[in-house]
Amino acid sequence: MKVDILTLFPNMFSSPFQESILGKAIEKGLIQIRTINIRDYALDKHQVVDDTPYGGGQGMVMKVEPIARAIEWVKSQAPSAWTIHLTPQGNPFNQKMAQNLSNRPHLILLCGRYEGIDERVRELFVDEEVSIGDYVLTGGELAAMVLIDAISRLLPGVLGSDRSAEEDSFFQSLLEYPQYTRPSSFRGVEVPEVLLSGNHSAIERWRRKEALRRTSKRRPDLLANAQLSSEDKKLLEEMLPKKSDG
Ligand code: 4HQ
Repeated sequence: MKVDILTLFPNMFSSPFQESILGKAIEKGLIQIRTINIRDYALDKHQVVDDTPYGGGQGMVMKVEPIARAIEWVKSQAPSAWTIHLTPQGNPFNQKMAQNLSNRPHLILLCGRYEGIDERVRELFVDEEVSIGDYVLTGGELAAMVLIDAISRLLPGVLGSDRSAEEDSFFQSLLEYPQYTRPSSFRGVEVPEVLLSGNHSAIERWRRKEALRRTSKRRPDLLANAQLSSEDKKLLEEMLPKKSDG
């Protein structure tokens, strides 16, 4: 997958993509990420990219021409690239969107600053607007990184092959079950005995139950959309609320 990031702050993207899983994926050529400095596409001598809003008001608005030229430059190489603008006005980002976007060969991520971009950019060039949540960032850059991270791990070969897609889908739209590693006892808090038992079907059952417990307690909205088996419903009924799940 190719990703072109349009931003006024390309340096923000240097270290996050060099580390760990994403760094490896880039090394392997599974993802190709480029940053494009919108300022390089300004036409005037001082490379102005913002201006005061028509109608008055606070702050500055990103000008249409530099962004238009930058997008058109990418599109001249990749006409089918899908252009996403990161904004709190967009569709809330979720795993389903990450899955859909992971099937696209080429994304353009447009990161705004200041009070945002001239509306005509959206009208003329943006295919989709995406929000990473109901809070206000100083710019779209961190939101773009969130999208890239969530999408990249879904690309074939990015995660280890030991990771089971089947298991992922079994637990889809549920919160994760609790994880433990050594030591088995820490400051008097014990790892649940079943996890040390070697009884794989009992372990599987326990994990499913804990995932269901957490989800019903913390995110009942997710449970409403989950596909629950009759076994799941039984597990939900037999469970008493646990204090530690608070
Ligand atoms: N911003 N999800 C301001 C966001 C945001 C979000 C993006 C703030 C762009 C100009 N982006 N600008 N939340 O808060 O995506």
